[in-house]
Order: sequence, then C-alpha cells, then structure tokens
Amino acid sequence: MAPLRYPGIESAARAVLSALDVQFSDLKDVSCCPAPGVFRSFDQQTWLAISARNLALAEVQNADIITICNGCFASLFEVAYILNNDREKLDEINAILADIDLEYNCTTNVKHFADILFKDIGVKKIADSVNYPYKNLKIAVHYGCHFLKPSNVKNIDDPERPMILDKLVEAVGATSVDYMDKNRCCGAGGGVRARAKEVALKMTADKLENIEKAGANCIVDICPFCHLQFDMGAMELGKTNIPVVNLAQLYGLAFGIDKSKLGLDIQAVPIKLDKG
Ligand code: 9S8
Ligand code: COM
Repeated sequence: MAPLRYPGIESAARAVLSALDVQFSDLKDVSCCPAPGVFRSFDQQTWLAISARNLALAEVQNADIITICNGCFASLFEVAYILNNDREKLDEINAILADIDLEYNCTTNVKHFADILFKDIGVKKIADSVNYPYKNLKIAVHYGCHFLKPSNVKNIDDPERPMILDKLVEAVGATSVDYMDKNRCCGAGGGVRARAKEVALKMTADKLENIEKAGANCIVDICPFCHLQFDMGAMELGKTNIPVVNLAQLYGLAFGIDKSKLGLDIQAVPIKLDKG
C-alpha cells in the first residue's frame, strides 16, 4: 500500500526518521507482510510462512524491523509472537523456509513507526525538532485496528483509551480532539473495502461525521490502508472537506522538510495545510 499507492508516506517517514537521527536500511528481498485481515483469514500456514520469510530476511541483515503500516505491523509482530511461543509451529514453518535455504531463529523485533517515535525517540525530542508549529490545528487521530490489538500480545497502550497518537500529534503544538467512536475501524480492513465497499464507506461516513462534529480540521493516521480509506473514501463519498495526513507527513510539515519529500499531492484529496 505504501510504495504503490502512497509513496509520499514512505518518503516522509524516511525524511522524518533521518531528521530525528534514526539510522535505518532497507530490508532486502522483502515481500508483502502479507496482509493480516486477508491472508490470515484464508490460509494461516501461508500467512505464517510468508511473514516468517520476511522476519528471517531481517535476521540475515542482523536488523530489527520498523514498519509504517498497521497491517504489516500486525502480520510481522503477531507471526513473530506465534513462532516465539510455539516450537512445533516454528519447526513446521522452518521446514517450508528450508526450500529457499532460510531459517527463522526468533530474534527479530518488530516495531511500528509510531511506537518508536513515542517510546524510543520521545515527544520532547520531536517537539524540539518542530520549526513550524501548528497551534491552531484541531486534529482527529485515527489509531486503526491493528496497531493496539490484540492488546494482550502487543501491549503498546491502553487499547480502549489510548493516548500515544494523541500525544504524538500534540508535539507539533496542535490539539487532539475527542470524537465519538474514535477507536472504531476506518471501514477498509479485513477485505471489507474489496468485498463490500458500501459497508466500508458507511463506516467511513460515520467516522467522518463524528470527526466533523468534533470540529477537527484534519485527520491524522498511522496506516496507509486507513489513509486510503479516508482519502479515496472521502472522494467517493463526496466529503472532501477534512484532509487526511499521515503522522510522518504532519511531522515533515512541522519540521520544515522539503515538501517534495512529503508527497502531499500524491493522493485523491491533496493536502493543503498552511504553516502555523
Ligand atoms: S482500521 Fe480497522 S482494520 Fe485497519 S489498521 Fe489500517 S485499515 Fe483502517
Ligand atoms: C489492514 C490490513 S491495515 S487488513 O486489510 O486487515 O489485512
């Protein structure tokens, strides 16, 4: 989703991590995570094997994984968790990986971009990097389903009353507003957008209505698929008055990173957020 549909999110994330002195490299030969809601639902063994391949490739590079997508985070993190805790499954999956001369030894840590920003970098360092604060911006944050849940496995934040993303957007000087059903799905995930678009759009319309009622000027997400649903979905619904921005793009703007790196125009509803 990120490289093909919203390359601006990836480019912005790279620029923001560099601005925050985080060193990273590309995972060589990586494939799709693969998408949890779709692949896991149909064929769990294939889901485990493809994800384990990606985890094993990180091991070859002696690296941990950072992802800018909730779906990737769900698959990679949860597969790592399953294989860490189930020796029999691990053996089964390693028998499959042996066909391509790979083995997974359960040493890869998987983290989401937003979690790294909050826990490893910290709101203070982020706030210190802000050159163009957004004092008048009222933001409706959208966490998405796969970032916090299943919470017993992920343990990132309170799954019902999370605050990480609210604190992260407030680092640019903006206000994070509360709105009804804030934790609800964007509508797209789990194959719903592909199979029953009208159901997906109904959920999106409800969210947009609640966000509008709360007086927000923009939506901030941390998942390119949620981003697609709010961007394309708003276009499809004819409700394009509240722009959707990925957290990395918001930081790019607030840090003063060259706009050509933020891809603000590579979406159905281009983002126009004036400085200050
Ligand atoms: S919410 Fe519900 S399944 Fe998910 S994370 Fe991103 S796409 Fe929107
Ligand atoms: C959502 C991924 S980010 S999936 O549609 O649930 O697989």
